[in-house]
Amino acid sequence: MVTIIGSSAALRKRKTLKKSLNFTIMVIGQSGSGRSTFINSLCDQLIVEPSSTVSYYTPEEQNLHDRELQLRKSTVELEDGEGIRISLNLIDTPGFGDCIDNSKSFDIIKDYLKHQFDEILIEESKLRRNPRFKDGRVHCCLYFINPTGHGLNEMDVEIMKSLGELVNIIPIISKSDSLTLNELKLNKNLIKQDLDYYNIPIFNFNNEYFNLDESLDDETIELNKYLQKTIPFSIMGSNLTINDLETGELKRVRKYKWGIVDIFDNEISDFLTLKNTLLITHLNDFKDYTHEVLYENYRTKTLGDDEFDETYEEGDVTNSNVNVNDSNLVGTPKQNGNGNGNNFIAKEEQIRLEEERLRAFEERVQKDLLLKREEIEARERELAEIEKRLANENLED
Ligand SMILES: Nc1nc2c(ncn2[C@@H]2O[C@H](COP(=O)(O)OP(=O)(O)OP(=O)(O)O)[C@@H](O)[C@H]2O)c(=O)[nH]1
Ligand SMILES: [Mg+2]
Repeated sequence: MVTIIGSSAALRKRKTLKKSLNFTIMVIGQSGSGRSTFINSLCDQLIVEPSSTVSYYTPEEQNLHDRELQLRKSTVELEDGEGIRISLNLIDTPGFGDCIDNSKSFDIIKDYLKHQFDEILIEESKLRRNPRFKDGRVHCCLYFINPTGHGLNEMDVEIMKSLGELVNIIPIISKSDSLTLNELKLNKNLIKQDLDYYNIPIFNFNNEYFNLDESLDDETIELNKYLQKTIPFSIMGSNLTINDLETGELKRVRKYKWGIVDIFDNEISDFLTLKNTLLITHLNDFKDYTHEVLYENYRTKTLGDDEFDETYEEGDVTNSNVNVNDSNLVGTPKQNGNGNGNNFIAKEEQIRLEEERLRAFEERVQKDLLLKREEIEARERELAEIEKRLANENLED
């Protein structure tokens, strides 16, 4: 009997572990801010070539004004000591902040984030779901602030403000080794003040949403307070690992003329805290908040749920997820009069409107797709013409 329970538990565990957790991080920062080095340090392997060893741009694109933001995605499979596997998607943003007018870069990122939400909207509306559908939503965006000692600049404020409602933003001071301990402390305070002053919607570890979780223990509450205080995380990255002769362990270090520094040393860098937060302690919180709050708000906005809510008087239940049979329901539809029967009609009407909007939305997407496909086909035809002409010219020569 015991064996059966044991083996079924083991089987269940193996089944859960077989499926890896899908987690997506976007790293935004100006050229040379250390994004690639950070990605390599986080995954403890070479994922992206750092710019000190490779150039992303063609000779023509070396001119700053010709550079356009690119979104480069890499995926790496990570496994922790307990066999939990994470399929970690990392989106790097080379070319960000290189132009005088960066509004185009902002739009590219915003469109990408929205597109991932749209994909879910469409998938959710399908009668038959695609079992191979891949959720591409970005769960966390690390925004790299240059260690200037001046707090935030205009671009930092603008981009974080414009992305805050689409993604969980965590501000980071990169290359923190270029500041002394005092400068770092001052810089952290200046950034905190700016974040408050400009009311920038960054991720809040103390958010009430997390307090709804009844299993939240004192230890987690303390950890959340500590993490909130640590914002902005100050980190240094490195592409160099060495063997520690004393412990025999592999260490990721920065090497200076005067010696070496372990980038995971908690005394001088928040890297280890950030890594644990991202990949262990808060991975699910980032995912849940993305789905239940950010995506849900986007969905409501896109489908225009407000219309239905407006039929209720002020101070009434404004959430469309209201249970119409709930005796505590205080909402009274203005047009439909009192009573559950009428609430039910209103609910049905809302569903009908939602379905209509979704259909219109899907049509729009399909039309866009068709246009894009036509564009590609036209380009392909042009290319075939050019190839044919070149081949003929070669024959004539
Ligand atoms: N001092 C210091 N240098 C760093 C740190 N992280 C990266 N670097 C160096 O800064 C340079 C740029 O680093 P990358 O990781 O390539 O920066 P990036 O943001 O990916 O750069 P692009 O892809 O060119 O936009 C490299 O020479 C790195 O070795 C750091 O924490 N401290
Ligand atoms: Mg890079």
